[in-house]
Amino acid sequence: MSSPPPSMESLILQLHDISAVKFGNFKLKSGIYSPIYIDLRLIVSYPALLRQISQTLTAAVPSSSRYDVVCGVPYTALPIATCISLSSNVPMVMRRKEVKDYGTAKAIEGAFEQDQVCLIVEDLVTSGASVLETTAPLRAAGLKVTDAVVMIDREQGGRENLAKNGITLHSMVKLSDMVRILKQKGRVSEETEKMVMKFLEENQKVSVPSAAPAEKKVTVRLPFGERAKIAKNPTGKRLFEIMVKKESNLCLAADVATAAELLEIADKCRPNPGVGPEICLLKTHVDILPDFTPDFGSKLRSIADKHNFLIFEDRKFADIGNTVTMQYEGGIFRILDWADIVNAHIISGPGIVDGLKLKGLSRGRGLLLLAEMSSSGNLATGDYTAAAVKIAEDHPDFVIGFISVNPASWSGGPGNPSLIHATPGVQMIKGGDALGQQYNTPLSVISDRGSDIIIVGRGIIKAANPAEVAREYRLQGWDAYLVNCK
Ligand code: 5BU
Repeated sequence: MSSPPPSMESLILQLHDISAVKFGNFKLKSGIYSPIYIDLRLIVSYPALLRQISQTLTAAVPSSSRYDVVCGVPYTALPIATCISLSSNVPMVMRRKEVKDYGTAKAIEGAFEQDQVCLIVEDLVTSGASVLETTAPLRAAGLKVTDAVVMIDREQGGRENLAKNGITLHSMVKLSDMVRILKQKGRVSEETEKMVMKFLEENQKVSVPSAAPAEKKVTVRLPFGERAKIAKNPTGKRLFEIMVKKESNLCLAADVATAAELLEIADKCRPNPGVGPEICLLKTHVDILPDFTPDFGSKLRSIADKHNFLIFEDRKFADIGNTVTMQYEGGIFRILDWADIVNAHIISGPGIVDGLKLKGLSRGRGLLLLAEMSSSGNLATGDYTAAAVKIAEDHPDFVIGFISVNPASWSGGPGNPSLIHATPGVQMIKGGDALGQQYNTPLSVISDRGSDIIIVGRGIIKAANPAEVAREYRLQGWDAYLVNCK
């Protein structure tokens, strides 16, 4: 190690003086135990130190890395980002950690323009998960994120994880260098130094963790490719295959104002591309389209074939078997003709599946049962959910899976791997709308809650560039799938 600049040495000693660096046995957010713990929240009480840190961080970003705004990862890095903003006269934006009413509140606070470059400021990087969590809504809002600056790099895979996501990490100091300095200055024993070095060596790769509590066990799930082989229904099988081929577990809820707009967003939103290439599934509510014409289905089908996605009409059938056969096949919409997948409540009992199957099975169509819903106070819980699982098991040829919200919490977990779970209520940040919708993040839905497909509506369709944001959701959903899939 080359000898560090004196200011760095003094910074590290000051951090040790204020007990921002502690030695012992500590459980980290990722669940692993560490002989060193760093708590940088304390620095707000030491303005001179905070100023020094901010200046050192600003200098750690090479001048070739240009940025227009800075954003601190909440909460510890917020004061650091503020100091950087003040001293370098670069505006700051803030990411909200939680939004109560996502319909009106913004995920990113502050003034900025599309395509401006945002530098992320963070206190400590382990796996890089927190930086990625902040990057996602920034990118979704139209900012570009290419660099992150961090006080301390724990050297546990964060740099590599961020690089995979197009972010270069600049660090003020690496944890190993920091410990060496503390040893040289007589602040820690040789034994402690060795213990920390051994720990760092043994834990060089902490994968991006799920947002689950540290003690939660991540269940390894069968890859989609394997599940395609055991799926009994041809549409269920195809869906798994498409997911693997496109590396996408993203379903677009295309709740746009008109049929024309729907076809456009699926194929091409001139001058931008459409979301077709990013999705495995496109979900419609055909009865909200004022300009529906009988050729809507065939037009959507040809876009679906072009971009290789399936069509899911979110019809939520709920009547007796005999009635749903007519609702499925007939009327103005003739859903059976163009939708690969439909869904049904089980409130009316298993006869609804028999009715839909009567029409859909010979056409190779698939059915999702509503086992849970995303809206607050809904009644699809407990025994109701269990009844949906039982009905699905009784119809493996036609039922391809469930609309679910937290299948990991079901007794027996997400269950039969030939059945798929699709979850609505997904946005980049947790929150909800004013009418009861509740949102979870792609990582939480797929990795913690055990679902397979994220269903995203307003998070994509209200974006300035839906295809770009859809891409971001696809990458997040797919990364979350890879966390649990070995
Ligand atoms: P959003 O804009 O991402 O909130 O849209 C969610 C979509 O999923 C919307 O089309 C709903 O009708 C649909 N949905 C849902 O939000 N919650 C549910 O439990 C079910 C469907 Br089932």
